[in-house]
This record gives sequence, structure tokens and C-alpha cells, in this order.
Amino acid sequence: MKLIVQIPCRNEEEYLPITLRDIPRKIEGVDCVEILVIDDGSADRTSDVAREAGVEHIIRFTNHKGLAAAFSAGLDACLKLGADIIVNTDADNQYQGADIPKLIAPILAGKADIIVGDREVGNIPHFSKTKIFLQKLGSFVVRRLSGTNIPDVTSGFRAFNREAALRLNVVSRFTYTLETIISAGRKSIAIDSVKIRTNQKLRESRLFRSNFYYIKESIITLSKIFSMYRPLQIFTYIGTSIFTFGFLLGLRYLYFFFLQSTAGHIQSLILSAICLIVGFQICLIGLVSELISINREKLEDILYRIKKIEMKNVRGPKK
Ligand SMILES: Nc1nc2c(ncn2[C@@H]2O[C@H](COP(=O)(O)OP(=O)(O)O)[C@@H](O)[C@H]2O)c(=O)[nH]1
Ligand SMILES: [Mg+2]
Repeated sequence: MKLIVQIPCRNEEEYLPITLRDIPRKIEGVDCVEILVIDDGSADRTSDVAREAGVEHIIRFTNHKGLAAAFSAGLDACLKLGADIIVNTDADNQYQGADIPKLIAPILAGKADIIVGDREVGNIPHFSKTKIFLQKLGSFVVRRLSGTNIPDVTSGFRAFNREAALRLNVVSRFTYTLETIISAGRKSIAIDSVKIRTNQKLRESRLFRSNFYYIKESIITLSKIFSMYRPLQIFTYIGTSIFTFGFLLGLRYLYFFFLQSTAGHIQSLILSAICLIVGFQICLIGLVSELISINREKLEDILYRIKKIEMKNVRGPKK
């Protein structure tokens, strides 16, 4: 049983050594623990620091590709390196390395494919009230969209077994955290959560730069994911609302047409016609998106098979 701890990094030379020191190298139930650092085109000495600390694997992007891309590249590399379990953690030592055994326990026991560490955000002293509220709201929305029960959806402290890592494909740019949970829920991957501890804050969060930035990016990410995973539903909601409004307005016009005078009601007739056309078109777009989404599922299945073949080729046919 091989565990690889992956750490996506951007300009983390200062705190990465502290994080690395905290990662246990011996864990019960696991034969070997290795570390993979993904350096997302850092301008500082992140990669050098990782090498000096004895990190086994380093991926270095020549330019900045974003956290989600770094996360995906990490999963891919871990699979090729023969990981049975992959743990993702942050480079700023937000999470306690000592909690890794707790995080992977349900996976070792065969009870889950993905475990998300629950920070219990309401109890984190350095989180502002607004940040706690936004995190809780985000978690609520993602729980509803994904049909899962994960209390802390933005937590970066997670464990994946090989099967889950093979199945997940991330297309978001801002963050992988929300998409992986929604994707897991939609694909019926067994996802669960365990309570974990957090360390004192070492530096300000770069992902949560401001409330506005966080809300904006989260809405963009969620809209994209939602229209990817449930296009028919979302477009039908929007389309039928507009269509119904146009229909009622049309009925109102007919009422005037037959029982009173239509004088002065032409504007509402035009609006009604526009709403009927637009609403219908949106429903049609939903249908097309649904077909595209079915295609995507098939493509993902092919990707899954290709990844398996790649893994076998890299590691030799026997493993
Ligand atoms: N690859 C990559 N990693 C990033 C980027 N921004 C943040 N990270 C990493 O993501 C993790 C979490 O970032 P952080 O700023 O601590 O956000 P927090 O989770 O809100 O505290 C850390 O390991 C960062 O190094 C980025 O642009 N690219
Ligand atoms: Mg942090």
C-alpha cells in the first residue's frame, strides 16, 4: 500500500519546509509514504526548498497554471507513480500532518473512496464572521448540488483512493475543491468526511483574497459545474419560467382582445412573444447541453480506461 501526499504550491518557499516536516513518514496500514510537490511556476525557491527537504517527486510548471491544474497534474502523476492512496494538503501548514492517518482510515477500511477533512469552520478563531458565513453558505449549496453530506467543501485536506483519482476530471480553473465533490456525488463515488484539526495561521489566504473575489469566483465555478452536470434541469428551470411569464402575458392580451379593447396592450403582446420564443429556445439549449453532457460522460469513461492503461504501462503489467 503506497501513499503519496501531494502539495500544490505557488511561492511557498517560506512555509513549505514546516509543512513537509509535519508529514508523518510512517503510517500504520501503509507500506510507504512519499511526497509530491507541484510547483505552479513559482517565482521563489519553492522547488529547491522541496528538493533540499528530501521530497521524492517534484513537478514544476514553467508558468502559472492555477491551483486546479496543479491538483489535476498531481493526481495524474500520483497514479503513474503507483499510489494506492493520495492525500492532498496545503503548503501553508494549515492542516496537521498528524491527522493523515485519521483521514485515510476509512479508505484503508474500504468504507470510502474520498475523505474530506472537516475543519469545523465555525470554530476557527482567525476566520472572520463573514468568511465563516460564506464558507457555510458555499458548503450548503454544494451539498445540495452534489447530493452529498460534506460539511466543509472548501477544505484542501483530502484523501482519495486510486479508483476515485482515476474517475475524477477537473475542468474548473479557480479551485478543484467544489468540482471534485459535485463530480463525486454525481458519479456515485463514496465520499465522506472526518473531523480534522487546523494549525495557527501562518499567512493570509491567497484563494480567499476578499469576500467579493471569493463570491465571484465561487459563483462562476458553481454555475459552470452545475450547467455541466445538470444542464437540462437548470436550463429547463430558467426556460420554463420565462416561457410561463410570456404565456400568462399572452393570455392577458387574449382576455383584452376578446372582452375589451386591445388598445395600449401591443407592448405587452410583443414582450409576451419575446418571452415565449426566448423561453422555448433556452429549453432547447438545455436539451442540447444534456446531449453534450451525455457525450462527456462517455468521454470520461474512455479517459478512465486510458488512464488505467497508462498506469499499467508505466508500472509494468504485473502491478
Ligand atoms: N498551484 C497553485 N497552488 C496555489 C495557488 N494559489 C494557492 N495555491 C496553493 O493552494 C493551497 C491553499 O492556498 P491558500 O492561499 O493557503 O488558501 P486557503 O486554502 O484559503 O488557506 C496552498 O498549498 C497554496 O500554495 C495557485 O495559483 N497555484
Ligand atoms: Mg491557507
